[in-house]
Amino acid sequence: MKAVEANFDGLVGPTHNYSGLSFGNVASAKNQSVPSNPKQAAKQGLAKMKALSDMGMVQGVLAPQERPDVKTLRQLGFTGSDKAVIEQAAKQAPKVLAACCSASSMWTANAATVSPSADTADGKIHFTPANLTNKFHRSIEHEVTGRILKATFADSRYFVHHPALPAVEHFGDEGAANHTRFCHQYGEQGIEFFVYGRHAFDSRYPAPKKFPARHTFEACEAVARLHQLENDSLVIAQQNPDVIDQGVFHNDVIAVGNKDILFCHEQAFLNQRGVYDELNLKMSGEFKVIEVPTSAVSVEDAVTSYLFNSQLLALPSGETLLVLPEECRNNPNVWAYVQQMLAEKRGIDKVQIFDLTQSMANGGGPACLRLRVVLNEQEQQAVNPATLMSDRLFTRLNDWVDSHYRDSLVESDLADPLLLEESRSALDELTKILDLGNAYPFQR
Ligand code: SUG
Repeated sequence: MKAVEANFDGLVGPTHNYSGLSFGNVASAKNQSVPSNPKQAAKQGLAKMKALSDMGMVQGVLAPQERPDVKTLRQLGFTGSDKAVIEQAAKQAPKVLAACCSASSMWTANAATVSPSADTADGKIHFTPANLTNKFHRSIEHEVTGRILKATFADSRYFVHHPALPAVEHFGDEGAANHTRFCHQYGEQGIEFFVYGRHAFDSRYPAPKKFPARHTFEACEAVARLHQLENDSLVIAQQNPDVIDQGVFHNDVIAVGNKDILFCHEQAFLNQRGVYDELNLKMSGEFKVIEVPTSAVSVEDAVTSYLFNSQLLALPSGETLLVLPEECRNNPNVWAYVQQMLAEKRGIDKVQIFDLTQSMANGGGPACLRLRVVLNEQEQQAVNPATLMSDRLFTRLNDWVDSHYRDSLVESDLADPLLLEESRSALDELTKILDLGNAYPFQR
């Protein structure tokens, strides 16, 4: 059956800020306390979505979370009115308040793992929201994420929604940031490639020493079971622990794949040759690896430029496009490599650069901002149409951002009770624009 790959990008929420919450994510640590610009962040994201939609790609929007997360703050013992809850948290535990204000759900590559219907035994698309247990500010996303996904992909004839895995480190799951699907045609059975950082139940395997491995082998296996994937169309590989220790906190910081191409750094995986061999064998037919050597692009270059946090897209014309952040053009090694790769015609036909500086400063590039969902024609018809990008939705969301978002936010602003009011009124309007029903705790 004919199918396309749709991208669902996270809309940046009104509380976008830099709080240094992600140990192991170099950009997050570096930009802690730098003032953010939520309005610009949201508009940069919308501009990318619109550009992809204008290229003829199916592009959707996933709503942000309710932040500040008063419900979680109450769970942590803060009481009284919503305003009092925030005031107490700001006074007694400002870092906890910052965590409960993060707009981190914008990186929808971490929203869930998605398996297309061509790969699953019951022929339905399976979604498992990622529990994101390694970081507190992210571990509080999955419930509302699940609700937003259900409101976007509602028809149970086509879509199956699982709850997140048990919320403990043994089953740490970071979603599609560590999941890639290879195939020859989107509508045909593909190979699902899961990448993890460590084994939770077996200490014989290597693990990073400095920074955390957020995703476990056991989580990969559990999601593959839930999604009813066959062993011969499944590859589970370990990330190279040394690169995690250099700031590669997700596999999508060092590798990206699409259709029959894997574009990755030579240090991405443990037993890299073995990984290529297994993928090659299971893909049966054409499978190309574009491997970038350390001599051309160091791991540090990869981490600061986000060369691999690119979107590798099959355009309707048949050409392959690599969507890169501006930071790649600013890094001489990376840019020289990109030029050489294009000249050598290694499988990627062109590149397009986007200004995503607001997201990049928290360690989120083009690929972090999107969740891929392969949809056949019937499934596409069943998607909530209000979430699909169009000229009208683009204008509407830009106007919505203009009327609700601030253009500067620093940590002390998170205690401002007006921010809570502004965010809630913005999100209340958004649920109507995107036809999501009452997705947020404050609406229930
Ligand atoms: O989980 N940053 C996110 C970035 C996620 C990027 N996603 C992918 N690679 N797919 C994270 O580390 C920083 C928040 C702060 O520090 O304010 C943050 O959560």
